[in-house]
Amino acid sequence: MRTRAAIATAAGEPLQVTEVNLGGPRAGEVLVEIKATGLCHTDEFTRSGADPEGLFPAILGHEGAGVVLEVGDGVTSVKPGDHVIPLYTPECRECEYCLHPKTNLCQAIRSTQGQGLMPDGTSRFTTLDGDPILHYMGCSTFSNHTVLPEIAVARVRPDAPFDTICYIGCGVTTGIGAVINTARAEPGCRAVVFGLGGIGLNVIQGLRMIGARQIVGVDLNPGKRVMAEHFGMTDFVNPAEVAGDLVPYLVDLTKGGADYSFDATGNVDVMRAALECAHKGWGESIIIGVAPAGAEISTRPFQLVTGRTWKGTAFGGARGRTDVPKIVDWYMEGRIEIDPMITHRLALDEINRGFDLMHAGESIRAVVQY
Ligand code: NAD
Ligand code: DAO
Ligand code: ZN
Ligand code: ZN
Repeated sequence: MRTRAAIATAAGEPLQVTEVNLGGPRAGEVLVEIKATGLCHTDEFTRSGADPEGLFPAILGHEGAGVVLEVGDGVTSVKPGDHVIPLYTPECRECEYCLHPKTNLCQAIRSTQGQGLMPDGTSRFTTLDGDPILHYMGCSTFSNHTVLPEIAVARVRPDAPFDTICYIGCGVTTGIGAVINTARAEPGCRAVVFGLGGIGLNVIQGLRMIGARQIVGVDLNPGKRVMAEHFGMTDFVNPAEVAGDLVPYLVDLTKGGADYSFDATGNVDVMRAALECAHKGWGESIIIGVAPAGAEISTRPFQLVTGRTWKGTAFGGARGRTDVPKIVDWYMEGRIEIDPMITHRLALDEINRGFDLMHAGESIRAVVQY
C-alpha cells in the first residue's frame, strides 16, 4: 500500500514529508493505522545526528497510537479494529530478559530493531522508486501506517483518545515508570527532578501520585515553572539564580539530600549534580536523559561508598504490553493528567515546525494528528 510519512534522509536535515510504499504484515506482524504521534526529544536526537546509532534514511517516531488494520499469520494477541500503542521496548514474555524480574529490556528482536529492520531482517518501507527506508526504534510512527511485530504493540481500551494517549507510548510511561518501577519511591519521600520538559513533568506527576512530601524541580528555563507546579512541584530552583554551588543548595533545601533524584536533561554535568544531591547513606539517583555521543559521567567514588546509588531507566522500566494498558486506564480514570502537556497539535506537513518548537523550549509535547 501507499502511505504518507516523514523521512529522515540525513543527519541534520529537515524531515521530508512524502508518499512511501509499505509492505503488508508478515508472520507475527501487524499493520497499524497511526492516528496520532508525539514528537519526543529522542527523535530529534536522531534527526540531528547526535545519536551515535542513528540510521538513515529512516522513518522516525516512536510515540504513537492507532488502530490495527490487518494481522499476519500466527498473530493471536490483537485483531483488526483493536486500538494499540506501539512499543519501542517490546515484551515477548518468553526471553531470558522478560522472564527476569529486574528488567524490562526484552531482547527478542533487539538486533534487527537496532538495525532498523523487522525481525526477519527486511524493511517494509520503500520509496516510490523502490529504495529501502529503515524503521526506527521498531515503531516509525511518523508514518500514517506502519508495520510492527505483534510483541511490540500494547492493546488499549477503545474509548481513549488517540491524540493524548499517544504520549503514553514514551514520555508519560518513562517519567511515571522511573518513579514507580525504577526508584520504587515511597510515600513521604523528598525528591529532586532536573529538567521540567516532557519527561520531567511526568516524573513529577509520578512523585505526586505516590505521595512524595517534597518535589523540587530544577530547570534553567523559568517558563517551565507554572506547568511543573500544576503537576505537583513544591519548590522551583533555577540554577542560574543560585548564589554558589547548586548541590549544597539542594542538599540544604531537602534537609540533608534527596531520597530520590532524577536526571531528565541528558546533560552529564546535571547527572553528576543529581547524584551528589542524593542523601548520604540511602539516596538514589536515576538517569533518564540520553546523553550525546561519546559523553561520559563522573563523580568521586566516595559518593557511592557513602551510600548513594546511581541507576538508569529505559521506558521507565515498564513492560509495555502489561503496563501501558494500565497507564491508559489511569488516564481515563483521572488518576494522571496528560492534556495540559499536549501544547501543540500539528498536521504531518508541519512536523518540522514541531521540532522548531521543541528547540525553542516552547512545547512540552507537539502531537501530529493524521
Ligand atoms: P525536553 O527538552 O522537553 O526537556 C528538557 C528540560 O531540561 C528543558 O526544560 C530544559 O530547559 C532543561 N534543561 C536543559 N539543560 C538543563 C540544565 N543544565 N539544568 C537544568 N535544566 C536543564 O526533553 P524531554 O523530552 O523531557 O527529554 C529529556 C531527556 O530524556 C532527553 O535526553 C531524552 O532523550 C530522554 N529520554 C529518555 C527516555 C528513557 O527511556 N530513558 C525516554 C524518553 C526521553
Ligand atoms: O535493550 O539494549 C537494549 C536497548 C534498549 C533501548 C532502550 C531505549 C533507551 C531509551 C532511549 C530513549 C527512548 C525514547
Ligand atoms: Zn521518547
Ligand atoms: Zn522478551
